[in-house]
Amino acid sequence: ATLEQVDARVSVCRACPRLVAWREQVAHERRASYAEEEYWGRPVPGFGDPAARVLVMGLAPAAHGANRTGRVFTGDRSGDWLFASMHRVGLASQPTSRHAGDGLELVGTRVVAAVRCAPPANQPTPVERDTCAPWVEREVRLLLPTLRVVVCLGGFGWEAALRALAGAGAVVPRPRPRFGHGVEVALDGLTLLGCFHPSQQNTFTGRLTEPMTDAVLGRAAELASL
Ligand code: DU
Ligand code: SF4
Repeated sequence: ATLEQVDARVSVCRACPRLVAWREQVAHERRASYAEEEYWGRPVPGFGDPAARVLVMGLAPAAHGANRTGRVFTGDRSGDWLFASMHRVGLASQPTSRHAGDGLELVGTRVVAAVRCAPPANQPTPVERDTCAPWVEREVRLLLPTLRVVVCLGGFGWEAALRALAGAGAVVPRPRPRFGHGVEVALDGLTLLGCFHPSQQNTFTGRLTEPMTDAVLGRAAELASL
């Protein structure tokens, strides 16, 4: 399969009953400020370069972010933070990500969510995490020939990346390396980088600052010669 075929197939997946119900309920009810918009309300595929050297691994679509716009990290505060930083370090063509037709292009980079449907309270269950894992694993398998760096957002992204890489045939060190912001692990010709997730609970509290984000994403660009 090609990446386009994986994207097409995942976008009609209905394997998780609770998440299917939630993504559709949110899309039906909408938020007052988006009442006139058509929500995507489906699984959100990866976005960016299909021959990426850098992969950014997030958690899951936000209910009124990617679940609304249909493009990963697009239309919410986490995405504003992420793409602004990616633009500052040269990995995105523009600093904003408003909607799927806004012209944003990523530079040698692909952004994905480990779980493809918006979960209630941004929290997938372990069963949902495991049910969705084959999708990201397929994607990682297809990217592996070009991939040099995986930026993992939060501990969830870190674990998902390790599992997907192992599933795709990469040699993962044992014991498994532990997540931390700025942690850098060499892994079978790749580099895994840890970054706190750019969710508001990290960015509002100052746990994750712009310079901290730029340092990790800039390091990714440097390692990938981008
Ligand atoms: O048609 P295409 O050039 O393969 O691009 C498909 C899709 O991926 C489009 O929305 C642009 C995006 N993209 C990107 O963001 N960065 C790239 O380097 C290549 C494609
Ligand atoms: Fe399918 Fe993943 Fe969505 Fe579950 S979370 S319904 S496995 S796309």
